Amino acid sequence: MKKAIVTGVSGQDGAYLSQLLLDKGYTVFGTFRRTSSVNFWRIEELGIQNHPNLHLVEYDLTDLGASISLLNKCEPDEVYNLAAQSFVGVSFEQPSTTAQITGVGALNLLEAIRLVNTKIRYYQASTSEMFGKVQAVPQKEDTPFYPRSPYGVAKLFAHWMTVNYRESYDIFGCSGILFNHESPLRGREFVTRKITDSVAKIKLGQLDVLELGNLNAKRDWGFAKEYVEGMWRMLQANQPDTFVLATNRTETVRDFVRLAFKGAGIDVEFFGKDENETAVDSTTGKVVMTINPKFYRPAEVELLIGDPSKAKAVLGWQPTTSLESLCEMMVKEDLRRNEQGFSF
Ligand code: NDP
Ligand code: GDR
Repeated sequence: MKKAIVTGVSGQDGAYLSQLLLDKGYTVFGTFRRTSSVNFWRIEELGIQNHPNLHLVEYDLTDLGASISLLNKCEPDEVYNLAAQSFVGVSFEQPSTTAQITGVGALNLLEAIRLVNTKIRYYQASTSEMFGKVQAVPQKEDTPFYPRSPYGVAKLFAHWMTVNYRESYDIFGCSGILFNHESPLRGREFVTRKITDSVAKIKLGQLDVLELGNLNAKRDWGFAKEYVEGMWRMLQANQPDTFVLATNRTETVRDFVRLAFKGAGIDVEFFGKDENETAVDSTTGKVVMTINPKFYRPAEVELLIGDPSKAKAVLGWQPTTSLESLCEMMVKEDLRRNEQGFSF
């Protein structure tokens, strides 16, 4: 039976990946950090919180000593490093913390592997945010990087460290450059889930207006459950490598707003421009979305669209859930949760 460490088990991907590994017969050590009130709602939603092969371990990846102890204690075959300060907006407010957690945290794990056991396979959760300012489209493994946020810069450091440890110490380190992936387990600070949760509340009469920032940004959105399968496949491959996971379709935030309202049975029309843009319910004439410039970012990533053909050719991985189905699934779940009076 294989053993895996999944850092960030309380996050969206950590929950889905733990479920996948448990289904495959792994023993999973899911790490979480100590806070005054740890929240395991995602693994509870997936029904795996009491799985006999899931062990929840307290760990903070900014601590090198703790990283070494973790590997000594768990003796894993595979480490999936998903823990991060993962919110781009917050990285502008807390650049140093983001660098420590998202950048140096990954280095701590790589160092621990080098010191404890170089046979441990390592997955680094890299990101399309490393591409940042558009250099070429669609973005693929050899597209030049140009990060546009402290988060993107920290992730680029972790990416290159993974490549460097692969080349210097022969460590099986894979870097998965994943484009945005969403689900009903997505945090509500991210734009898709913020939209589906607010649309559900508007539909149920619990909220009047959804407030957003830049509607023109274009993203390549896929379904998180399919992306964690790609992470696992990378660590089963013959050679460690870097792979893009994406859908190769891009839409604006505005398109996602329209889709989400449609999913709740509300047709909207958009009026105005920039800070004055609004979305209006075509049936009632009520304004249901406005712009609040506080959600604008100091520097924006305008366009992401990924080419996943290498992952398809080498790993046999490809996404299947359409953006329409994904959005509908999220709206439906948020309607259910808000109807029942709770929403995480
Ligand atoms: P989430 O924000 O949902 O989860 C992040 C996890 O990291 C949480 O479990 C969080 O714990 C944990 N964490 C944060 N700081 C620390 C720390 N100092 N020590 C230990 N754990 C910590 O992210 P996702 O699941 O969406 O993403 C998983 C990874 O993939 C992240 O690294 C993200 O940057 C990356 N990524 C995500 C993409 C996406 O579209 N979802 C795309 C590309 C990359 P807590 O619950 O305590 O906050
Ligand atoms: P992103 O995701 O920055 O791509 O990072 P997010 O959902 O936060 O933003 C996507 C785009 O929507 C615009 N936007 C808003 N964003 C938020 N959060 N809130 C708003 O109100 C709002 N209005 C408009 C943003 O400006 C942006 O252009 C995510 C994270 O999961 C990262 O960890 C991951 O690496 C990348 O995806 C790939």
